[in-house]
Amino acid sequence: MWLPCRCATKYVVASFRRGVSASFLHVLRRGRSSWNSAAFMPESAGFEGVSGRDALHDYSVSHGESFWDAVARQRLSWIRPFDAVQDCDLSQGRIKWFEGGKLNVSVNCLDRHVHTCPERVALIWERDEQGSEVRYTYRELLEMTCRLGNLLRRHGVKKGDCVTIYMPTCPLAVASMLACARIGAAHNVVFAGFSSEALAERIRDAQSSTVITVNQGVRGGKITELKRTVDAAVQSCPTVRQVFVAMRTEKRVEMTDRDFTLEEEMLKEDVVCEPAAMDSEDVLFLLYTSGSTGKPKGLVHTQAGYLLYAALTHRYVFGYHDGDVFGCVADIGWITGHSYTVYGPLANGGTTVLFESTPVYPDPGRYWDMVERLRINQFYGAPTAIRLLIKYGDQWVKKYDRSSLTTLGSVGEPINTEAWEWYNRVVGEGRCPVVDTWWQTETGGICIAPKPSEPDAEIVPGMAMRPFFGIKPVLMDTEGKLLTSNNTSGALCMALPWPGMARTIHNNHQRFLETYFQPYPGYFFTGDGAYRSQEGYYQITGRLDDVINVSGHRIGTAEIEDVLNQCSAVAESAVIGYSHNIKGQGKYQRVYAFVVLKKGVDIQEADLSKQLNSMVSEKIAKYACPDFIQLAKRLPKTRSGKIMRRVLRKVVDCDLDGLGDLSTLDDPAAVQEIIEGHEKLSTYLFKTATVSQTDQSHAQLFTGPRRLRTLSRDVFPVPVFPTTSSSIFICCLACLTSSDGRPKSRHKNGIVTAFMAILVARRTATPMTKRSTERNTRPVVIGGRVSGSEDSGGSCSRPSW
Ligand code: 6R9
Repeated sequence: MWLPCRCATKYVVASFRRGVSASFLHVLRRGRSSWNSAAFMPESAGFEGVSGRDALHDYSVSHGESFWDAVARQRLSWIRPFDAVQDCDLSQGRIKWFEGGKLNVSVNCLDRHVHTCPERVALIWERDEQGSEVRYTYRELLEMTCRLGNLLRRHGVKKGDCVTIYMPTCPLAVASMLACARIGAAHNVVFAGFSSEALAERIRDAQSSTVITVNQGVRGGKITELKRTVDAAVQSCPTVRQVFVAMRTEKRVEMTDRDFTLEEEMLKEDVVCEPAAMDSEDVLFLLYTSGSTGKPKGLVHTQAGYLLYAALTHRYVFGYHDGDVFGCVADIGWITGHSYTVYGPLANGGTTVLFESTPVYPDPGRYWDMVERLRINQFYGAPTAIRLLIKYGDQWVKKYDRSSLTTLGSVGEPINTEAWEWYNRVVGEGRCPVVDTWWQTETGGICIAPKPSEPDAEIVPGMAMRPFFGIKPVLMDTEGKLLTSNNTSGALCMALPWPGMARTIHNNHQRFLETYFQPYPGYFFTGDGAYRSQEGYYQITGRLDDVINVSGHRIGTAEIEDVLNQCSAVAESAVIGYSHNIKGQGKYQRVYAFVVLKKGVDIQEADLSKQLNSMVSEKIAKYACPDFIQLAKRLPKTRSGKIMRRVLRKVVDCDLDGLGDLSTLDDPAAVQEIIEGHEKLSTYLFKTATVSQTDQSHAQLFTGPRRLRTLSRDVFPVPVFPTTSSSIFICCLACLTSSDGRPKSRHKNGIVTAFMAILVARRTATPMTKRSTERNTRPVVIGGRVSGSEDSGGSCSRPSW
């Protein structure tokens, strides 16, 4: 692997921190006493009437042209300035920013910082082998990028071509991305854990003639034969002419005529590479995200708008200041790695950590050891990892010095209350704001997050809260009408375009239009549901296809999971609704929960079921209690940690042929275990079923193709609570018999039931639910089913709730 001529010393970092950041610290200190928008964002000095963060946000939305014009001129280096800020029409799905402008993204990420501070550390490569980090300065990263750019050019890669990068998170992968940007080629980074078929599909769709990979990957102490995977993939990719292989380990691998050793070839190249002058709207990269059916979508991002948005959000959401060390632990094969490991931090001249390992290698203290060693200031990770680490206990965190931390970020899934509080209290010692950042591959960068905000503005646990500059979220009802009031839930859409949004789906613009722009004409449809609180804050309630309709009540699976996860025995859970028809009652949904227990927990099913039911009925309502609980060792997740609920739904529906695109699945064994557990449950229910209506629904569980033999202790049904409608019926009866409206003693029972029913009915009528923390309310989601994916994106239809 390409190493810097000399490892960057701690001295360089320290001197940089002292010298360069002094003026920023001054601004920061001033900013803390009274918020000064010009100090906060220099451009805002030119925005009339702006005197605070809220006013700045209002301005960015009401005067979008002027806001983005100023910010783009100030923060990007242009070869030729742009003529028009935007030419967008959401009703047509037309998105164009900064047309007429020419720039080079690699120049913006490298050269301009090399001019001012060449020895500043750009990358800290946290290699899988703990304690063996390597630092690369901006000068070194530019040299690497230039050699690579020249190499690609010499091998015939031209402006407009697409290079597939199949590498773990490492400096050469970053340099490969930037080298593509330098010569005007697009890149297509494929997560290095994907199978050869998944890789082949993405290479073919992107029509790449060049692939860059490594001989072997090293992650969590395990070796993966990445070159061998590429060899298998390119068998079915006739477009591939050449494969460059970097040496991550010493192991020699078989090379064919098509293969070149990357480092050897780079040595032949010059360290100066002429940057291509790119149009603002030329393609910067494709990034594939899975769909529940059919092919994965290659979302397309372009040059100027994407870079500007990644840079601006990186600086303001995380409060990034020059000299800080930014630790985003996402893999570069995910959009989070693109925007917040590579482009955002480098465009801001920051120091960014490349994390090659896993949260539990060699032990569950890995993240916090790294925080201490690298003096990380902002740490950005996924709720799934946080939930995993909670299982191992606080001692793994407390062992390390985390005093460098200033901000903690979360991304990828709703962060449940327990995880949020642990992150805040244990990791951040209660002094670091936790920013729950909502965004998608499609949005390019963070759209909703608690920061930036006025210095002492509240942060509500588990809520993304505030739209970023230029972002105008709206909620839609089932008819496609705008919901204008607060304290309401609906489909989350965006009313204004912003520079970071994806421009199309590669080779399928029609799918792009149908998925994101046709469901709500004039708006960008995210596929997610959200709740807007009384105060106007947003809380993401999950994919709209993860909404369950139980006995007429709509509820987000995340809401039930949040409560289940608060049980001390539970490590994590996934809830789905399964539907069936009951004669004369039409379609009907039940709650099915998959539960993973914490390590070493020994609990009887009956006790667990009792605990979970009482928690759900207390914090939400009885109707939301799981009808079935299936214990699982783990949940099927994507490589980026998202629970694949659609796979769970298919298993429960016994539709194993319809599992859809599994290329993003992290560990196929998890699905097999789930199928087996479900078969056991089906068998048990078959044995115990009676002819009652409830059991008719159970009976449907075993109508699928597979049957099982024995009952084990890891699956069990739980008592079904009476429905809300019967309570309401008793309520009406009770009220009728009370002529003066006051309770009569002989109707006491009825009145108590009536009271209960009113509570439940109120719960149904309002989107607020009881929560453990008073401030942290979560809605009942209104929603319906769209066939979207757990990764992102939805279908072309409006949710039919
Ligand atoms: C960045 C990323 C996008 C989908 C998105 C949503 C879910 C992401 C979230 C969140 C709740 C958050 N999601 N962040 N849900 N709270 N803070 O994850 O991109 O892989 O495209 O996934 O992830 O459902 O629509 P991507």
